[in-house]
Amino acid sequence: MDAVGAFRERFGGEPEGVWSAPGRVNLIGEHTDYNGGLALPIALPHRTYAAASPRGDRVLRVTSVQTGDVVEVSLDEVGPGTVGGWSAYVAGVPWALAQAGYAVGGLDVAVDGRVPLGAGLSSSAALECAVGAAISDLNGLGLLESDDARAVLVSACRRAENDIAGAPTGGMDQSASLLCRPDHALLLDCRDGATEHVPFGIGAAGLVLLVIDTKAHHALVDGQYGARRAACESAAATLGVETLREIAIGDLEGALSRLPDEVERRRVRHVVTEIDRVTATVAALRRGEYAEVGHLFDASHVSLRDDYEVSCPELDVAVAAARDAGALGARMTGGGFGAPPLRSCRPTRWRRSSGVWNRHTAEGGSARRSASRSSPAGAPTAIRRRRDASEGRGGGGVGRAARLAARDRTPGYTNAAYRVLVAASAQVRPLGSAPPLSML
Ligand code: GAF
Repeated sequence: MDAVGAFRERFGGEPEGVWSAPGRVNLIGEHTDYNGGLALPIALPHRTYAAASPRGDRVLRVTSVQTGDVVEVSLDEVGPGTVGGWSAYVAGVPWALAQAGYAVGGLDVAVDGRVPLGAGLSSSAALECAVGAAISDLNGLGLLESDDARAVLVSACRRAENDIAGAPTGGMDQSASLLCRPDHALLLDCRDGATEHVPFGIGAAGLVLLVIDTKAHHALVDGQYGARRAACESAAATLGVETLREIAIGDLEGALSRLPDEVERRRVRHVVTEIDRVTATVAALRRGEYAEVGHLFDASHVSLRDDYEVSCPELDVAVAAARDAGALGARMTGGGFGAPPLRSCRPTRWRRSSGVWNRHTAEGGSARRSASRSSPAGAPTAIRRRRDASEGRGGGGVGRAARLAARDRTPGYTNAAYRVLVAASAQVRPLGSAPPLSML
């Protein structure tokens, strides 16, 4: 079943349209966003779809393909602490838009989350942004029409996550979901919201970027994420700066010497060096020096593991295995506490035989690729209107064939104990639209 099927089954009738938004992989710049720092995410081909219709009242009804339940709430009753579970990420969006002064009416929405849940790939932001895109169009808010308008939606989706879902996250994920462009990483300056699209064409250098899902579940609402954030804010207060972004790399040692708390010293060291690594990674990407990018990935992982303490044994093992297998570099990506690692390496196919993953050098994915490329921009017959959050920036227009390809691939997420997939490569274009993953 997909989002449209769930809509028909649970609400009856046809949705007014289907909107979608992608998950993301952060190349580097982890736990920097809430410190006013830099991050460098790319959009994933994996998306969350929202089939929705407006209602004539103030009721929000939400269902999902994955859970099967229907949650009904009055928009007038949504507020911090009033909605629990996954539907808080949905209900928070109209609430946040209303808080920002937009007139938002009730709606029925059925979601189909194709971004792996709890895997550090921003399934929650993809959900918020897909719903936000639907609400914007259904209410004529125009929040997808320009990057400035999208910034408003980014901020509403972040508020939904912070205030209604209770995850004190920093906004990188929503920015990635709504602002990333195909074949580019998004250099995001979280101090002033400035963005720059950095060409990310590693395929031309014969490289692929793999995302390995360790299946070690992570959550951002269990207090650990908030504790890291609080430590950074405390250190910033001690140092007399608004955010840790104000600490230049050259001033790091001096700043550390003024911090009495050993844990805070390590947290600050991670944040300041990680921001510097983002700048260095962008420069290395621009020069095509991918071995250097790999070294920066490695350094980022060590910093996240030892100074920020957000890695876990599964991640460390996967990162070490990737390096042993010839990766140029490897690191955990996302919030941590069990999120998947990221590695950059020569293109390789992996197959499982006798319970062991083996590398093969055969080419793969061409059939899926052509299916994606030939996929029509039009909608399935049941859908009258269809819109992707990346529409208008060269990455939109996920067609039916692409959507079916995504569905075909989904069982891979549940069967393998250890999954390797190609997140981005020369063969995978455009990023952020069709789902071109070679799921092996
Ligand atoms: C999670 C959060 F949602 C982001 O805001 C960011 O802090 C990230 O962890 C770590 O870089 O994805």
